Amino acid sequence: MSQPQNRLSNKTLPDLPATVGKPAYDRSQLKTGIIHLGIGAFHRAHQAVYTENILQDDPNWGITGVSLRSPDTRDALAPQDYLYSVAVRDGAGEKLHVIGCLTDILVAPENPEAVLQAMCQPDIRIVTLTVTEKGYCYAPASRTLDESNSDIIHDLKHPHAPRSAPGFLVEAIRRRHASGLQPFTVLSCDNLPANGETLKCVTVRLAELTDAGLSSYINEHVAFPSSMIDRIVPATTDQDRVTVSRSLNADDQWPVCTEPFSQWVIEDHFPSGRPSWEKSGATFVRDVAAFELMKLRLLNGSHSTLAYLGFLAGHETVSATMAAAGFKNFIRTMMDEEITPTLPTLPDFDLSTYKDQLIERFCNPALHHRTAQIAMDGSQKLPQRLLNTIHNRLLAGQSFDRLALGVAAWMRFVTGKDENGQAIDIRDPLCDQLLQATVGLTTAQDILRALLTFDSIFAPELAQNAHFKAIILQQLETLLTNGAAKTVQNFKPQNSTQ
Ligand code: CS2
Repeated sequence: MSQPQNRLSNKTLPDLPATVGKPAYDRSQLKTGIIHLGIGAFHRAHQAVYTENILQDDPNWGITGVSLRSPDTRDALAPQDYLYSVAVRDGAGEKLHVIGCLTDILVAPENPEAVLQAMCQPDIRIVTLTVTEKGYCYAPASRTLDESNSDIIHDLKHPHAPRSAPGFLVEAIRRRHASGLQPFTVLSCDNLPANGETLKCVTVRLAELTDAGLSSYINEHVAFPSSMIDRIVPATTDQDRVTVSRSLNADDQWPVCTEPFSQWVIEDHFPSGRPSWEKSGATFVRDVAAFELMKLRLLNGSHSTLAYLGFLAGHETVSATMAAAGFKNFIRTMMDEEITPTLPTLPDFDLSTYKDQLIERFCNPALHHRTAQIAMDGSQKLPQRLLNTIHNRLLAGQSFDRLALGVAAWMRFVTGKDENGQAIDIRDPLCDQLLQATVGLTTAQDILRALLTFDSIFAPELAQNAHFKAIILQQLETLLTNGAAKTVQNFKPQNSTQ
């Protein structure tokens, strides 16, 4: 079957099949109220959808997206008037919605000044971010600004033409303040613990390095609410482009594919105003910390564990990993016995149903979420997903064998060779250093010793703890001897209590 010739656009919108959801408002009346830094698939399948669903009642919240790196998304969506489709998939099939809330996409490296000018428009009341963990330019173990990060060094030299997300925030806030405009609220939507507080800390510190007055202004007057965001959004493939365009009967060069589940819990602190996102299903709370911890540890902690073990066992996707012998049981037991006891209780929240749903979501056969995608940037993810949980268990004198196997699988993965001796394409900001540190090492003892020196990942309380080291070593030895598939299939906890 041939591909449709006509491109998705304002002009072709009325001709789409009746089954496809379309913007329920007049796009020409949209005003831009939000700048979003990091216009990747996740934002377009999550926050953009929540925003889309309130625009009929309140057209003041159109979004201008900013790419901090490549022009790809702009190049794909500009000829489509920034329209794109969201394909919601599960075993039962697919539902398509065309989203119209993007008013523009700017590419920061091409023209940082245009981004700053957009951020300084009086109508902008919120700047949201999905720049992934590494975009925060911080050390995950301490959650403080990494002043040796090359983008931060650049931004300190060239504050008026920044590269990093914190650099854009500092300069835009400075300009708004200088011209008497009220500050925007900064809303982090990344998988970081206390993401608002962490971003505030990084931004305040960056400002402090050049301008103490600006730093205290940010500290006192700019709101950084935290939020917990959740929706599984695998990277779009060429096959997705083809199948979505066929169903749409119009060519969409960058659809996003996702699951039916979606959750957004946000701290309600928006002094400059906000959209009524609660009307499209978001939950506003006073304190998001308990939700954040639950999601980072149960979902993301399990995800990373499945990704490293599944990849090493030769599985391409999360659903294939879940179908392999022993994995489902291993991960559910890790959630129940090792993670759940570390979580604060959430009144009126049914954790058991939440975990049932997680297992079902990981098994979604229609998603094709690649283990290699989740395995990316492990150096930025490990602390909040696995290590902090282990630290809590250690302090409480409780066992953590399964979590330790997850960490050991990451260690095995970053040595750069899979179980058949083939090179692994590691994507991580510390890739070169990790490979360099482990090159030629074959014993678990040596690999462990080399990796524990990475202090942006392993806080000293862990790296110097003999019990922690002994348990990780045990799991790494088993993994090196038996391989991931057998280790999971025959998993017996060693009862690692102190
Ligand atoms: C995943 C997350 O790629 C990853 O590291 O664990 O992107 C995950 O799919 C989302 O956090 C789900 O909300």
